[in-house]
This record gives sequence, C-alpha cells and structure tokens, in this order.
Amino acid sequence: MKDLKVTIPDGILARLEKHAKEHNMSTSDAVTLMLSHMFGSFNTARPAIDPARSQREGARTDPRLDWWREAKFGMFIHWGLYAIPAGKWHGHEIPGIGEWIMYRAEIPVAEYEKLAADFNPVKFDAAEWVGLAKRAGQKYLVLTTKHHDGFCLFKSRHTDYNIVDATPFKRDVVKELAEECKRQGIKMGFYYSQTQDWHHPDGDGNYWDYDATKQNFDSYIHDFVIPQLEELLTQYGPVGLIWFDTPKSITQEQSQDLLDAVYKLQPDCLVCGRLGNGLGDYASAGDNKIPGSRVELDWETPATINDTWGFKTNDPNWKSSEDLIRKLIDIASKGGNYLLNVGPTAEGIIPEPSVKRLEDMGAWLAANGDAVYGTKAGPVQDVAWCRTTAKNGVVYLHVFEWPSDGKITVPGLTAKSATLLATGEKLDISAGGDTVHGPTSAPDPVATVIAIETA
Ligand code: JFZ
Repeated sequence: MKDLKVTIPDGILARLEKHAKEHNMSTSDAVTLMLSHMFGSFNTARPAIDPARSQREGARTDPRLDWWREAKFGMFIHWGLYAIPAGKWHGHEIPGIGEWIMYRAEIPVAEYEKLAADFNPVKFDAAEWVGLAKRAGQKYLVLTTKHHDGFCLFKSRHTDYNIVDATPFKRDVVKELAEECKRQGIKMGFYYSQTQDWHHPDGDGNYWDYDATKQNFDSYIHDFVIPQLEELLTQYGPVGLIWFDTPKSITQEQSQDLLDAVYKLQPDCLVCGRLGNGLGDYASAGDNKIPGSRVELDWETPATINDTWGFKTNDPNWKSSEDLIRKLIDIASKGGNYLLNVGPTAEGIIPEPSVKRLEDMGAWLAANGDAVYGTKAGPVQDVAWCRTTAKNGVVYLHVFEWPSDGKITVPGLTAKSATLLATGEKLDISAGGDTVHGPTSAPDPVATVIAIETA
C-alpha cells in the first residue's frame, strides 16, 4: 500500500464516482478496482465468488443444469479483431489483457473498425478447434460471439459490424463452430457482452468517442442486444448457455428482460451469473479465482492459460500442465467447473503452448476422468497434499504429494476398498481402514487418484 497523488481527468473521475456510488464503495476503492482490472491482478480480499453474481433461487436443484454439472471442464475461446494488434498499437506495447486494447489505448471507433478489413483468418478450421477441446476432455465450448469491442463473429441483421459483412473472410464462424460442436458431441455456448459495447453509440464504456450523458442504454438493450440474442438463439440450433459478462450498472429490469428473451426462445439454455442482479443459472467466480474451500452453489471459474484472454504476441507467462491439471482437480474438489481459455491468432490458429497443455490435460483425464466428470465436492477439504471428489458412493482421493513410504492416511476417511484409478490395481488397506498402502513412488507425479469405497 502506498499513497499516491494522481491527476484524473474529469470525464474518468465522473465515471469512477458514479461506479463507486452504484456499488456502494469509496472512490479510492473504485480506482483500485479499475487498476487491478486493467492489469489483471485482483484484490485478494474480495471473495472468489461475488454474491451479487451468484445463482438465482431454485437453480441449485434445476435439472436443466445437469449436463453442465456432469461436464466440469469447458473451453473458453476469446477471438475477435483484437487478435490483429495482439497487444501492440502503433508500435507501443499496451499493457493488460489483449481484448481490452481498444479501451486501454482509447482507440477511436473509426480507427478500430478498420481492423475488420484485415480480418482474414484463412487457417480457421472449426473441426480442429472442436477436436482439440475433445482431446482435452472438455465437454462444452464458449465462444465470444460479441466482446466489449462490439465486433460480432456471426452474421447479424442489426449491425454490419460482423464477420460476414465487414471482413474479407465472410464466413460465419459461430455457425461453423456450432455445427462442428453438434457433430463432435460438445455443448456450444455463446459469450455475449450485454453491457459494455465500445462500438455501439448507446453501449456502455466508450467514454472517448461518446458522451455518456447523451446515451440511451435502455434502447441499446431493447433495440440491439435483445434482437441480437434472438439471432443467436434462432440461427444456430440448440444453445447450451449464454455467457453474459461485466454487468456493471445494468438494472434489475434490464437483466430480467435479457433472461426472459433467452428463456422464451430456448427454455433449456443456461444463463451465466454475470448477467447481473443475481439472476443467473450458475455463479461465476472472479477470473482466475478459486475459492478456498467447498462452495454449495453451481459455480465456475473462468481462467487463462497465460495472462491474457484475447491473443497477444507478447504474453509468455504460460501456466504449466501440472498447475492446470491440479487447478482442475482443486476446482472439482470444491464443487466447481473450470472454463479454460484459448486465444486464437488473427490467422485462426490456437497457440501451440495452449495446444500442448490442453493435450496434457486430456491425457490425464483419459486415465482419471471418472474422478472429475459428474463428481461433487469431496468430503475431505482443506488438506494441502490432497483433494477429494465424490460420485455414486465412491470418494476419489487425488494425491498431490505422495509419501515416500507409500502409506497414505486420509484424515476422516475409513476405507473399505482402495483402487488406483488409472490402472485398476487394488491397494491394501490396514485394519480399521485408515491407511492405504501404495507403491513407494508416486504412480503419477502430477496427481494420483485412488478410488475409495468407504465403510
Ligand atoms: C471480463 C472481461 O472484461 C474480460 O475481457 C474477459 O472476457 C473476462 C472473461 O471477463 O473481465 C473480468 C470480469 C470479472 C472480473 C475480472 C475480470 N472479476 O470479477 O474479478
């Protein structure tokens, strides 16, 4: 903590004060929040799951969510015009997450828009992207159909600012991916930025082109967002979920209107908690945030493999495969889903380091998937060297730190039988069932799963 004297332009200060007021926080907290948002590091004092973006009443027992509860692991795809500048504008490195470059560099609409003429991802292959998700063991896919920059990856009658009408590529990638997901048996979900739209004259967030006092946000919601949702929900077959984001100051009525628009056309389509105002089918944790212990909600952590969502040339901070596999286990052990992001290049290629890590995760899941898919939070929580998940009376013990004598004593568990999940090998248990006897070196140094039937 350090006290700094800074000069904030009036326009930005007014917005910060408005935000602070709406969210019942001090202006100084609003500044901290804005800065941490920009630089991707978040105030650790904030809980991983914000009650305001929580699950609507009744959703916890709603069978519409059953496929999502079974799935546990999904692929997030952030793709759009921002993949062209890839973190640099006029030769300058723009700090922060790649898809925020328009905002961070305050790029005028008239200038940013021109990127569309250069968007020609000739290497895009829907079958390959969906095939990668399959190999990774991911059961659903969520694509940015429209991010905060307003550019649409689908053909829309409500704006020309879309991949079919504004780019030389002219192909509807939402359509191609939706068809491919159907073919390969993966649920397709659509990310849609419902509040922030830096391109639309009535959307939220673009203070450098538009005068906020002259904007009509309600018209943007009703005359643009809802008609676009209608397109997304009628042109591409069954949609698994709509992943709304950054509700900001959207009102209760506006969130409700979006929810009604979705349910009216596709009653089974799930809606992410970031719709705002507590109306979502499931809760969303903060980005890259994992709660400390079990959470009795349907919840999901959206996360990056490096530090950006949208592709950046210069973001080499890749998490290791081991780290990612353990994060998946950690999340499952607390009852959550893991939505792991890839940011394809402007050519349509998923970066090789992402491919490698996803394949490593898929290899681990191919042997140990029973301990993840369809599980609930396990009975043993808050132990550093292991995690537990549970399903059909079996407790899956995921061992991160294998003891050198091979003797595993599980706090609070009495085993009736124990099996190494990956090989099916039966393990001895000592009388009383409190210790499982395994080999003296870790069968899987990343995480060894022992399936335990309890007494
Ligand atoms: C939002 C977007 O602004 C971002 O571009 C990306 O799409 C990400 C998945 O979602 O960013 C957020 C939203 C919420 C938090 C942090 C970043 N949060 O609650 O900590």
